[in-house]
Amino acid sequence: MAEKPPVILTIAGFDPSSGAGVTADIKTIAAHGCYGVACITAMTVQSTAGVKRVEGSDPGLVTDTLEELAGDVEVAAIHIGMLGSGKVAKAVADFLSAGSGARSSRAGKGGFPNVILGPVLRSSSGAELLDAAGTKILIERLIPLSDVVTPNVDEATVITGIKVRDLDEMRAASAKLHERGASAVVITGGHLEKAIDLLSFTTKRGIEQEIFKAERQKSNSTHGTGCAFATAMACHLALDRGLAEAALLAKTYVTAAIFNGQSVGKGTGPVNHLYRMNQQRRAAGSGSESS
Ligand code: PXL
Repeated sequence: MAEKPPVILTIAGFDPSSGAGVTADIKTIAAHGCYGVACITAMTVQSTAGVKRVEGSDPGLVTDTLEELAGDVEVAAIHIGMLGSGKVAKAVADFLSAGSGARSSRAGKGGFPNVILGPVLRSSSGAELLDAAGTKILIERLIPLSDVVTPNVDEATVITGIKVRDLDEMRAASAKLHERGASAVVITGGHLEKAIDLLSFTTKRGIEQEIFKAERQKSNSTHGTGCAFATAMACHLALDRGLAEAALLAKTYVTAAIFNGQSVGKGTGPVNHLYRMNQQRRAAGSGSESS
């Protein structure tokens, strides 16, 4: 019998350097033993040197792609990354909110299980990846439709209006995100002095929080960390892991992907999404006759 891996849908932009966006997400999904399908929200012209141009997809194309995929495969989790424009953000929000309940027995708020929103607003080089209309839709419609929202400290600052520089400010920003309808939040603090992530989630008993700490790494292979984290969380939730375990495993994956970064291009290199393949190759090689 053919294997039936969990299908993860990534709704994100195209980064031709494959550090971020859909091609990077497909690598992350494959690294977690899941099957990736994708809807491209925007094309970007970029390299490791930065983003030169952004062109949003036709929103009708986005709707048709999402409907086509949803009619065909059982989606176990959705990662939402760069959306590009207000029109595309609206198409995604309309898709998620239509047909509540009918799409899966494990369906979450909007009819799909495990919707992970990485609220991409700007590239690390400073290019705008979502316009003002899109940011408004992200805040008002997509955050309440998602199961987990995973902003970095800069994105959390823009969304909440609270300047996020330390753990206390992370706690304040996550409270604001809960007020805005997020049931679970992971604020990733990889850019802070100590790489702290805060998981905050609502339970029947109220809000619970967990902190994950790692040493900050000095590395030039950091392009795509946000996409890799959110997509890895989607995979772990699709594989039925709990929220805290999923957040911890996703952080561990990103830390290792940075540590094993490959030198590609003249600018900020990509994380190594598939570092486990090299480890497997080395392990297989060490037991071979030639070694
Ligand atoms: O890292 C944010 C990001 C997400 N998605 C796409 C991108 C970028 C950053 O450049 O290009 C497609």
